[in-house]
Amino acid sequence: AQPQRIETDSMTLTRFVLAEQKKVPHATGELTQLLNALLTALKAVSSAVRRGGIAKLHGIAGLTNIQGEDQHKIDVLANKLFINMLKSSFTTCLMVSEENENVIEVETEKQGKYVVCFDPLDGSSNIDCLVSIGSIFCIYKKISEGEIGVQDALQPGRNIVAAGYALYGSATMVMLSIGQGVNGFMLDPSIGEFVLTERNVRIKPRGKYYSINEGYSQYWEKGVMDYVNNKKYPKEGCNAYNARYIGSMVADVHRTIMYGGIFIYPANKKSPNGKLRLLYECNPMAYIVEQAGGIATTGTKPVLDVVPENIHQRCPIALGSPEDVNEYLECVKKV
Ligand code: P6P
Repeated sequence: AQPQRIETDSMTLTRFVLAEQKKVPHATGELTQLLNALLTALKAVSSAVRRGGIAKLHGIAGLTNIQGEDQHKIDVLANKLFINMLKSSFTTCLMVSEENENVIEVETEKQGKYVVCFDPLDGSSNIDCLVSIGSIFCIYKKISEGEIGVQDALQPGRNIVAAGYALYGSATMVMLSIGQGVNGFMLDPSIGEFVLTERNVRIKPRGKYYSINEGYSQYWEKGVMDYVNNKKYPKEGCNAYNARYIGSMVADVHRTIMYGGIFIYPANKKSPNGKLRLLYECNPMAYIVEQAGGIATTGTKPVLDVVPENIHQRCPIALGSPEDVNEYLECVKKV
């Protein structure tokens, strides 16, 4: 049998970011350092997600750590990993986490210039049935003068300097943008590195998938209903779209980027701002989709133009292939 070929020159995410940042004249290497710290957290979360799932499946009495204490719930574990890795990277001054009610301020002596908003484990309600879940993050520069505070986290998505997500699916993949397009990196467990596998990802102008939770149809506004009906009962000569809805945002968005189409979590009569959170779900995903040539809208304006008022505010979202999202906008704006 052929001995397994060991790559001697893999383009790892670390190498890729370093090369990208070397092209930026005033780069200090702090963003590279931040992303490296984040990668360590993502690798640890990936390992815990895969181990945690198996433990749950075979009825092992839950995970215990080396002190024999009961392991935290996996999303709390993921949150601690993000916070600890970022704090110890000396690159971050403020964090917003889906798991924390208030902003997390980094102690003065460890502060850096970046603000990071993240959902450490999105869709974790799906883990017990082994549906793919993910982590989502975006990075801003602190722009206000003086003391750090919540105002540094209430920046519009337009100010994002980098954003990405990790998908813990059949493989673990990180999709990352630092403002020069989107690249995909697959975790190679044999070397513990994320290796470049999707260079310069571009979303199709139009796809054939629509992704929305039709269980809420009775609460939709008319424009949303009109759009979805156009996909299911197309006009003469057009093909119906395929319905795909995993109920795990990272998985639904990743499929939309890779295959084209549209993902929608609209406002509805029960949730006037939809369900997904602006700072650490909608903004990072909107940034990545725009960087891949797609559109991400609230239904009335680009998601990235929304000026946040509070760190956990929700935001309606429709994102994906430009022709599909523009068709959606035609429907929702008409009424
Ligand atoms: P619904 C998972 O709970 C999540 O936060 C996102 O990952 C997912 O897109 C959405 O909620 C699913 O929500 O209401 O369709 O179950």
